[in-house]
Amino acid sequence: MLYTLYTSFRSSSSYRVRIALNIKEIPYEPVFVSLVEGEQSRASYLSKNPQGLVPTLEVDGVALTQSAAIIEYLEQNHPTPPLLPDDAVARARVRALVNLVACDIQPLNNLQVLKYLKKDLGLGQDQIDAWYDHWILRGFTALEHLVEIYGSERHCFGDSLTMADVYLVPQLWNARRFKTSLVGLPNLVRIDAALNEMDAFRNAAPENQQDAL
Ligand SMILES: N[C@@H](CCC(=O)N[C@@H](CS)C(=O)NCC(=O)O)C(=O)O
Repeated sequence: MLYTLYTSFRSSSSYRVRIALNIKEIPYEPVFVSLVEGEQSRASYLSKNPQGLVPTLEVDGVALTQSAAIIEYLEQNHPTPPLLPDDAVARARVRALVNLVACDIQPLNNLQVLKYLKKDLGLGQDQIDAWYDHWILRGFTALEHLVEIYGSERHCFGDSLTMADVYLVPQLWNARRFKTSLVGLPNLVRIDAALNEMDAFRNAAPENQQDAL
């Protein structure tokens, strides 16, 4: 199978897929999409991903979109090492942690949302920063509690790698980029540091991508 990943270095959703590909040791060809240049909105890219968002994973020329759908596709076709537990309740709990980040944090802070706040609603930078901090801290506070219950020293759920870890690291990277204080989130900060010791995570980091500015 030939995998081509349409990715952008600072995109947290692309970062998730890069981590999953690395964990599963799947070779792929990156195609860099510049969000600064607006390449995600060009017709050639929209034909692959009509939402105009990265990432897109092409599998032998077939385009898959949405990071969770892509990672679950990889999970099904490359089950080792697993990123979801076998037990149905455990699996639902991992997916709940994933969705907390993917549905309740990231979409509120995505580039197109921040641009809309600025250009269409005319908000100032202070108001936009307050919006960002509010939604990210609301989500992270809940995640911190859940990880306290379900996580361990080095992982968000149980004591092995899961999709929840794959979703945590990019969102924390993004929070640091926007200078959000992570005080009061000791579990998230500790687990993030532990995960970043792994090559699969380090090699997927924005600063280690060829398209990093
Ligand atoms: N739910 C989507 C989110 C994708 C997404 O929001 N991508 C962002 C980067 S992280 C993007 O392409 N933004 C471009 C824009 O807002 O114009 C996924 O998980 O793949």
